[in-house]
Amino acid sequence: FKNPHYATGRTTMVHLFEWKWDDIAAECERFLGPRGFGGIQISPPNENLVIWSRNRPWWERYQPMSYRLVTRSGNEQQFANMVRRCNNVGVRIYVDAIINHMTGTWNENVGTGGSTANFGNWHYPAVPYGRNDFNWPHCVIQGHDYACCADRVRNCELSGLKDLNQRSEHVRTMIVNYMNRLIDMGVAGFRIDAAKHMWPSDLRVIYDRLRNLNTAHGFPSGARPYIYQEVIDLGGEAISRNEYTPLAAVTEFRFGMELSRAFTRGNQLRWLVNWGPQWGLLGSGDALTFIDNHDNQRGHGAGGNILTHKRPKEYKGAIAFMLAHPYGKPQLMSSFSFHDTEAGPPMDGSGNIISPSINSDNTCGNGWVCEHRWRQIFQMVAFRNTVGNTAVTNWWDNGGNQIAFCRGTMGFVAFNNENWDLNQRLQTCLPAGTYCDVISGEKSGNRCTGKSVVVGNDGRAQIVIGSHEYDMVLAIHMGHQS
Ligand code: QV4
Ligand code: CA
Repeated sequence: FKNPHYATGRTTMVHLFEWKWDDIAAECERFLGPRGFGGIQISPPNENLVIWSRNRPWWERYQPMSYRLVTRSGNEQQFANMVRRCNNVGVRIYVDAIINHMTGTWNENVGTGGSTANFGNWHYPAVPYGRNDFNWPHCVIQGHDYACCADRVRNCELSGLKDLNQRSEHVRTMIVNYMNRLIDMGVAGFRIDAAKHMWPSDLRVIYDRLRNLNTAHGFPSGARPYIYQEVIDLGGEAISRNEYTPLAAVTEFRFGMELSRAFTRGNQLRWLVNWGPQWGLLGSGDALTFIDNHDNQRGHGAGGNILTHKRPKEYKGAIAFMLAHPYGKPQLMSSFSFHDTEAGPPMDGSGNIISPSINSDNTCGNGWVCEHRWRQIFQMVAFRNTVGNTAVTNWWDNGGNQIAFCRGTMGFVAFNNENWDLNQRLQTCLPAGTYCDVISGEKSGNRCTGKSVVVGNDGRAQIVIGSHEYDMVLAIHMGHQS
């Protein structure tokens, strides 16, 4: 369950938060496929409670009403069409699976597919689930439970969301049927929402009953779905991420926390010389890595001082480090802009999501940030694809916040997070020639629109990153020789 089954030469996925299926299909064909993205995490595709009393917040999608594939993102036919079109251009789909709970109690009780529930009776007829399918006695997780009481974290409600009992055979069957239906439609794996709130022994039963990936969608025979479990473990928790790594991969929240600290000068970049397990991170093969996610970019979940698109220079620095360094399986966040942390995606008066528009410079409009379309970000995806699994070599630092390293003989990257310029002759490990920096520009014909870097016969080049430049990174690789 730890292999994403990306198409050959691809390495990175992007979370297209709250995108519609038709828009994702188009994005696969016009951008993600050609640019070498490996996959997409999509918002939950199953029916959710419609919450007009909060003006359709983004989090209504984490309130399952049934496993019917009808949401603001689209219906079942649109979903199937998206998966097929994305797989056709080598981009995999990973589903955010909410299997810990059903909706909480609200005055409204109609779902995005028209299903209803009787909350007082724990009755969800569209699945169907009834009283016996939930954990008893009814209780709600309190803040201090996280530090002391694993059983309460798993058997009580996460903020009032009705807590399913995954030991129930009926519950297991409904969940497995839902996930297998998606596998048959061609998805490559799952994010397991709120995995910490379920018993590993129950999850193991569920995972073991999943079918192999669908060979008609280009997966090798016998391929198991990629599974990454959402377990927030920043230390001091009754439940450890290590309880879940024997099952499948885990979201490594310490990764974004530490890199956010380093790129905001809470820690010197030079310490990243031994980035990885020596920092207390999971084993590389166990870790789904990211800077921000849809929760902590708006203060939900673990919260904290996580870098987001709102601090672009530092954010792009942290993302570039994530993509340049071999540790983990990286996931990019692609957001809609927001001020109100509860606000849903751009929508019209009827609650329909408004599609992103594409500007002439390839960035997005209509309220969508589309970090994945920022040149400094998508070109580092290409960098990661190019350098493959080469090692970090020739680490250099200035004893502070200027660092540089090679990836084998395939790529070189440098960072300047000081208040003064970086201007050094450094070993790039690349063959002699002229390379286009993929951060300040790109290769256009056989010239560079940004900086050119001239590598001599000894592999060295003069590397310049001014402290007042737009970006703090310079990156060159074998794919971008001019
Ligand atoms: C309210 C009260 C409760 C009360 C309840 C009674 O706050 O005290 O018991 O009503 O009915 C929303 C509201 C929340 C409301 C709840 C129940 O914000 O106020 O409870 O609904 O109706 C997202 C949001 C939550 C949201 C939830 C469901 O973040 O705010 O709750 O969706 O709509 C922990 C977990 C981790 C989790 C993280 C947020 O370990 O697993 O918190 N992360 C995942 C998702 C996240 C999602 C959920 C889990 C739940 O990434 O987006 O929560 O599926 O760290
Ligand atoms: Ca639970």
